[in-house]
Amino acid sequence: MNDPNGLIQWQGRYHMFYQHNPAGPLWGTIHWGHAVSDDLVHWNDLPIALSPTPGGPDKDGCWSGCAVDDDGIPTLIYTGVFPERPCVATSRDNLLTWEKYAGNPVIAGPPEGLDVLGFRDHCVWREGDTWYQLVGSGIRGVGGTALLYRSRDLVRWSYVHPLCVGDSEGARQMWECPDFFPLDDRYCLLVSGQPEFLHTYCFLGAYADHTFTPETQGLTDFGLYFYAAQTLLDDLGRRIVWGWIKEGRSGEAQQAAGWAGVMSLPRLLSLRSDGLLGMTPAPELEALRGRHHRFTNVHLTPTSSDVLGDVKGDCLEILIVAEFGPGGAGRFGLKVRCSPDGEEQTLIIYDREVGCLAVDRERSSLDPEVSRGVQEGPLELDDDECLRLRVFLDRSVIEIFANDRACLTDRIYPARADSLGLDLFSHGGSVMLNTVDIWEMGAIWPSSDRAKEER
Ligand code: DQQ
Repeated sequence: MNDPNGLIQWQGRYHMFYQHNPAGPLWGTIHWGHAVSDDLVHWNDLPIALSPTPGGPDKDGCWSGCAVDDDGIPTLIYTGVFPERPCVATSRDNLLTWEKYAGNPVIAGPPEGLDVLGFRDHCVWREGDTWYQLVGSGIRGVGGTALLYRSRDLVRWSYVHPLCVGDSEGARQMWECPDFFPLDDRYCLLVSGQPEFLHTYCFLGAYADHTFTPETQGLTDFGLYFYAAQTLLDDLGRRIVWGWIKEGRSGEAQQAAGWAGVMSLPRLLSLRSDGLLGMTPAPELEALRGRHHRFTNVHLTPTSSDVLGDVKGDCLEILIVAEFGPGGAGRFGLKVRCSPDGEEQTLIIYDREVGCLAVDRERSSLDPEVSRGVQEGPLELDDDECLRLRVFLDRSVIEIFANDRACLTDRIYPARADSLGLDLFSHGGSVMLNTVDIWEMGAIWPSSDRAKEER
């Protein structure tokens, strides 16, 4: 699987569609997979929602898009390939099966006179009685863009103009997967950059006269694995984002595993008072908390060892609240997936001197083929601010949330079965760990499916 698509809450249930190749764990013959959840945490698989139609505008694949509620009619807007063209499908049976619009594609091609790089991926919303659509694109030699269209009926569209245009930086010549929505008193535009293919970028700014003026821009996640993110607005008014967490292992390893690609945890977005994008894991995830281990008031020094005893695992939620006094540690961190002899280990680091959050995968795996390296991003703490480090470890996936504003998603592939250990460290001084909470995490699958998956 790859991108999340068509995220929508329908009759109270959360529906997630996603890019999917039923033929194997590699990208190709793209269909829309479908899963449903009542609580954002436990998911059930549903039958494939969209398949390419031989001879149709989506004969080579049903690429990314969105879902809207057209006065009670669930409607998907997706990209048929090749060439890349917007297509529409509707459902009469509560999103289970989909009928493609006979007049597909609904836009004949990119606007005339514009030399574009790509014309795919869709974000659709309503203003009064008019629908608006963004199509991800790029203007050759200028920069990534999201092209704005409008329509009264979702099938006849007229071009307005680019919602905004990025810079010509090589990494983001084309914007994939645009998502645009209000966030508090600003608007937020999420896009994923091509040919870079590494990050989902976030622009926050003002929207007036159908033009978006970004005021800030940044990464949604400092890792290299949170891509093609898409959001939904739920009936509690929460803006929830998921990203596709890509692989960091070879195509052969993915084939051998029999699967590839995973969806991130649901994250709630907010606009913080400092103007930054806030991101926190959905509170519903607490339903997965199982056996609990708690340590309080741990004075961690550079010579402390074995602070967490024999607590270990590869499906854990870890929450640490740490205080750095004056002259305290310059670097503090958590080691996960450690082999008993330390041959394999992954470091999650808060570097107080530099003001950054990092993951060091240099020793994550004995397998020379998997990706390694250090990923990092800025995290400055106020003088009296504690570090609140929340880490979700789910076998090869690490999702880190620090102080509700810095996220880092990573993939690790320890080769040793005994790489399950945890440890804490401080360098250049001590840290007071007010609390360290560790929960063993439950599965998101209903038990029968889980059993099947494990077979
Ligand atoms: N994935 C889809 C495209 C999109 C890309 C194809 C982003 O629609 O641009 O699977 O990962």
